[in-house]
Amino acid sequence: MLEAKGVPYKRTDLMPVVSKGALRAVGFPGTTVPALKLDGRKIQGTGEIARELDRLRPEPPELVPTDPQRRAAVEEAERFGDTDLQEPVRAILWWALHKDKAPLRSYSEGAKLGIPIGLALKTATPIVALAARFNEATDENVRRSLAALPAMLQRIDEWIEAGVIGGEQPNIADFQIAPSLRLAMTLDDLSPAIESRPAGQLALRLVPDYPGHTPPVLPPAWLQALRSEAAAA
Ligand SMILES: N[C@@H](CCC(=O)N[C@@H](CS)C(=O)NCC(=O)O)C(=O)O
Repeated sequence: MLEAKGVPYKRTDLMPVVSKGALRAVGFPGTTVPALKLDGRKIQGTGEIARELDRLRPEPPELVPTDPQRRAAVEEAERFGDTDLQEPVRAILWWALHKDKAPLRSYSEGAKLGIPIGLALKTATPIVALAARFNEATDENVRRSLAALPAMLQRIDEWIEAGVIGGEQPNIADFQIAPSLRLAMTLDDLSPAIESRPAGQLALRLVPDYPGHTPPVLPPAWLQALRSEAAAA
């Protein structure tokens, strides 16, 4: 979003779980990333950041459309990205990493943590266990999440078709949806069902480089709905 608005920035990455305390320590009121310091103010959350950037640089491209009808459609897709889509993708990822921690290093590639990646990875065991707990990465929830994915991918494709997202200038909904899709595509179990459809193409365009790779790890029976959907597509 900062790049779309032409605002120069410096990025810092935080380890999951540790991020909650680290944000408080540097004076942010909440515990979630993304978190931005802008002209001495602290702004937190993708939506807040987008709206503040639009206030700061009102000239196009708009992240949140001003046209009321268009704004309503984009904000509906934004909410979907922030909750319906993001939560299951995170549950699936943390379930996979809890099962096998080996891929974790790949997700840290290029991270600007301020400490060596090898050192950060020494804390992996408790971090993964806590992240799995915070993201409700239980068998039951992951099965439910996988079963819900085909309908969600369909919904995203429809929004692209209708021009709500996927335009030349990405909006707030593009920025909420594409990164979660792209994260899902780092799992070999999920990417075949996503990559060739409009949703997957959008994710690849907006987030061409996303660190991380998880080889197949999910029980095939849990992937049935997703696989038949991919075959039909
Ligand atoms: N899509 C969200 C992401 C916010 C979020 O849930 N961030 C997670 C990491 S992806 C986080 O910081 N979790 C820590 C917590 O919930 O305390 C946004 O709009 O800002």
